[in-house]
Amino acid sequence: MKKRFLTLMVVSWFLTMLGGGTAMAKDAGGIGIIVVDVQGDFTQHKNGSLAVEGTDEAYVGMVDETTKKLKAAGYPIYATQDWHPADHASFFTNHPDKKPFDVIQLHGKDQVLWPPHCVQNTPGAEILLDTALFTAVVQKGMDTNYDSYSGFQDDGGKKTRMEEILKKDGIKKLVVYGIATDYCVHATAVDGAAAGYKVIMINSLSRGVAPDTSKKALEDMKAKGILVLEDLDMEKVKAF
Ligand code: VGL
Ligand code: ZN
Repeated sequence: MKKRFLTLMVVSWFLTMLGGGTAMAKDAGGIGIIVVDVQGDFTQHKNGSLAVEGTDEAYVGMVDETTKKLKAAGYPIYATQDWHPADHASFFTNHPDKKPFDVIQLHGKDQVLWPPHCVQNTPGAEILLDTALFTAVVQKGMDTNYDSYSGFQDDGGKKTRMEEILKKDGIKKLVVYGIATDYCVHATAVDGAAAGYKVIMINSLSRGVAPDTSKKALEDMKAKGILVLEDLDMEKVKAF
């Protein structure tokens, strides 16, 4: 009799703990955060090979601080990581007589030829935030023949692990920011919306390669139903 009571107590405690876990997940309201490509090679802070304007130490510090606060508030944080082999088709060095930022046709699409960047296992490919923040890091751009600005799929249509991870975690709404506004942030936000997520892009936490393409990217995201916020405001995120 006593033993049975104890068993019951243990079981009910366990269920309470489980319930707590569920309640915590509910507090996040199905909202997940995607920090896009905050990697050394894209920053001035780390003297990156493809350093984007405005990515100094203060920018990285601001992204770090904001992301830590979101994590502390219970939101799961996901990162994307550009992760190319050295012979990647998007590097100008892998095409004879090409210069950085030349545009070629690749698989019937415009392909910007970039300086080599985010080569697998090099310091420039490292994510600049504490990796303990992340529920998952989704790598992309591993196929030599295809670029992959989107965290969801590459230009050949091959899916990353992103959707299965978000689905498993019950995510319905995504807050997206990072580098670069006009490439990987744009593509990740647009593919997230196409996959059925509500997407909120935070402009002040993002930096673009060029002003004209960044402006176009913001307009395109808005046209595709993405909420573009200048500053992070979780009340606006929750209400969207
Ligand atoms: C990116 C250019 C090449 C990005 C990645 O993270 O936006 N841009 N590879
Ligand atoms: Zn890349």
